[in-house]
Amino acid sequence: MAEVKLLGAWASPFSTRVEMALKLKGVEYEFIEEDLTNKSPLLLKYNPVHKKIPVLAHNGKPIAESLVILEYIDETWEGPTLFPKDPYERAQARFWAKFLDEKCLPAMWKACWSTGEEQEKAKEEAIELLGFLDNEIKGKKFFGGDNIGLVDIVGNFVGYWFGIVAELAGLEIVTQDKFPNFCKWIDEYNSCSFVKENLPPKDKLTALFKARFEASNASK
Ligand SMILES: N[C@@H](CCC(=O)N[C@@H](CS)C(=O)NCC(=O)O)C(=O)O
Repeated sequence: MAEVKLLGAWASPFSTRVEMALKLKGVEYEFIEEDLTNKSPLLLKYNPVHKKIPVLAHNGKPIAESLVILEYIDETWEGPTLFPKDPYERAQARFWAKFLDEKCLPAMWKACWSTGEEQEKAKEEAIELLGFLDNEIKGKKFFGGDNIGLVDIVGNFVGYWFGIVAELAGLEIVTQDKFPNFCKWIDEYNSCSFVKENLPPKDKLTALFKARFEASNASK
């Protein structure tokens, strides 16, 4: 039987998206929780370039970078597909996944953790980016259509983590009046039983990030 190991961290949206893909496909795997303050020799061996989780090891062969891992999972195992079949739709899914990682995530993270002018600029950028997402999801249940697909899973951060961290930061950015379609997707996605079962518990994430905010404020 194939040996599948996932080096990850429970609170990481990147790690969670890989776990969701494996579960969606019904792949059995061993989860190895990494201490990111003291990275294991195995992580450094498997991902010497970025030294980051998640890393998927399939029969001892490592694959790093969550978007690359998701594509590998989709191509390797049978079951519900993450990527659309049609080449144009596939390209669109890749586009939005890249947009979420390269544009939304940095701006939203910065909006939560910065202050003053830097924060104002990041908030403005986040609002502009959310407008694109709101438009893209309009009239659809999920980004993938009727079923959860790549973009929904990659959207974990904006749909779940960002809400928790933004609340702790005292920000109100994703509002019903500004982004009604995106808010509808958040409700739809987060209330799916499969999603609920696989996202880290809200109270645990809240406690973790609250402690990080307190530590960051204390060091200012
Ligand atoms: N682009 C990477 C990002 C992964 C990432 O940022 N992982 C974080 C945890 S959430 C990490 O391992 N950080 C350790 C470090 O930066 O040293 C992916 O999609 O897999």
